[in-house]
Amino acid sequence: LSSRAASVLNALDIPTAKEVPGVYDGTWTGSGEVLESVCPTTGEVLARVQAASPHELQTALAKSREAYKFLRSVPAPRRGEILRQIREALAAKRDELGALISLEMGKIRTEGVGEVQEFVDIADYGVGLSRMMNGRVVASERPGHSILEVPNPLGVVAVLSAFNFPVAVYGWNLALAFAAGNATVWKPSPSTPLCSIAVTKIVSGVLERNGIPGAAASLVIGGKDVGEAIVENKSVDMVSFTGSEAVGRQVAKVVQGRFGKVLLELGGNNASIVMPDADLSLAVPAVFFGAVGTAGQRCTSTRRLYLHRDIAPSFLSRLLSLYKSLGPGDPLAPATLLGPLHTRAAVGIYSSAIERLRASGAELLCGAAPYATGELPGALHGGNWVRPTVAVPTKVDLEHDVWRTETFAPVLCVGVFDELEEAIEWNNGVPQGLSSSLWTRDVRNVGKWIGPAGSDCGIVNVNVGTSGAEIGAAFGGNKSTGWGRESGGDAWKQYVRWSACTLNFSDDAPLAQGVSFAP
Ligand code: UN1
Repeated sequence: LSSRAASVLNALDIPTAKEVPGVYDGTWTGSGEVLESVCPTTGEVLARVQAASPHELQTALAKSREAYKFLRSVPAPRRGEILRQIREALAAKRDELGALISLEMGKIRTEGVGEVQEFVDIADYGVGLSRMMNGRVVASERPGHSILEVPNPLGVVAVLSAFNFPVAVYGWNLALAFAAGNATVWKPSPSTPLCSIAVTKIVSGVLERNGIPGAAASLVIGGKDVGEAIVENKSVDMVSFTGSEAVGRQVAKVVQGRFGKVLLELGGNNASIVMPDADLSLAVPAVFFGAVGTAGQRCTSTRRLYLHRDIAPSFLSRLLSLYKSLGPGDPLAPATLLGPLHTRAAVGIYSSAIERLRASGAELLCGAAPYATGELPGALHGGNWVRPTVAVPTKVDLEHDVWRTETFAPVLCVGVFDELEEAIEWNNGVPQGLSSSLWTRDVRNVGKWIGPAGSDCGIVNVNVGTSGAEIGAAFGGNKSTGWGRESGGDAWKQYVRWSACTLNFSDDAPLAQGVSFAP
């Protein structure tokens, strides 16, 4: 192992000499297939991880159900106190975990640390929630009656997370599910196993110290087979899935086919709209970050840019000068802004998107090719390096693939508009509905944008880019993004089952609606 990788792994006690167990259900096991964690920056194999065998998966699911039965009887504020300890334990390792995310996923270090911060923040939020997940008392039409709406935990929540946020998305789910009294079973992306192992070590340490069964937060690393078995399993009450639209559609069908609950966070195809009155000194760097940050691998990355005709030339020239300043670097190094794509396959997806743009007659303003090995510093050989690209298709044709499909890479498509209404139509005219952003100083534009004829996305920003949402608001999208909500807002209400409980304190048993049924 290179010393660069060894120091990151050692700081989190991840043993690399032999295969790392990839299953935790109170004890660490793993005897299924062996997965490799590959560093996207260098191609180096970081570790070999043993996935869950079918039997180990079933055992973990059964133990998680037992753990749920324990956890549901622990008072919610006590669960909150344990979450507070999880928060402290994570915060104590924030930099180390951030570096591991950077090493294994490929995002730059400050974004890796920021991702751990999201977990810390949502844990704080969960601590508060643990004293506020209140039901309601409803006025009954019958004398001496009360109706209570009571939230109780669902049971076992499976969290199927993606490579691009290998820590935070699990955190969003764990914090809410745990505060609400559910056990979780985490199946991370098979290409970021070490992040999930490091996090699970920290979380399970806290659970064990508090006498909570470790299977209250189980980990089952594995590929498609493990994912499918979880999705099909009737003892999993909710499946929270983050990933592609195609897989999400399958997950939804299977889970709904057995009347389970789903929470889906699927594709985004997010647009920024820049009005002629916008403050370009804010808008240009924000669009740059939205499109290029995380090498375009956020669900919320900016993929479409709609510029008002009056400012289009000046906006583009300022944006392109930022693109020109960018070069690939080790994401662990503090000055790096551009990390690699996560997998070799993603380079192929990037290249075919560029091909599609070229074939459609689009003008390619910058980038438009992967880095050849000879163009890279030696330390980056073996990584998945592509040039961030800005393209101007011949027209905004929302039926065309270049506008409709989400390419998980730094490729930005630009269109020019004359009226805000037209730009909003373009914003809404794609299958996805995750994030959107408008740049303007005119409050009338803001009213249109956030109102009924405005953006149809789950995230509707003004003078804020499409990516980088805070945990306090509900996170999620509409349409083919999946309508699910995680994190803040009312998202916690998805992690409970609601009971309407009518209580009769009177000496009569009247029927509702005045019905009389006396023999
Ligand atoms: C994702 O890309 O899956 O808003 C989530 C953001 C982050 C979360 C992105 N807080 O960009």
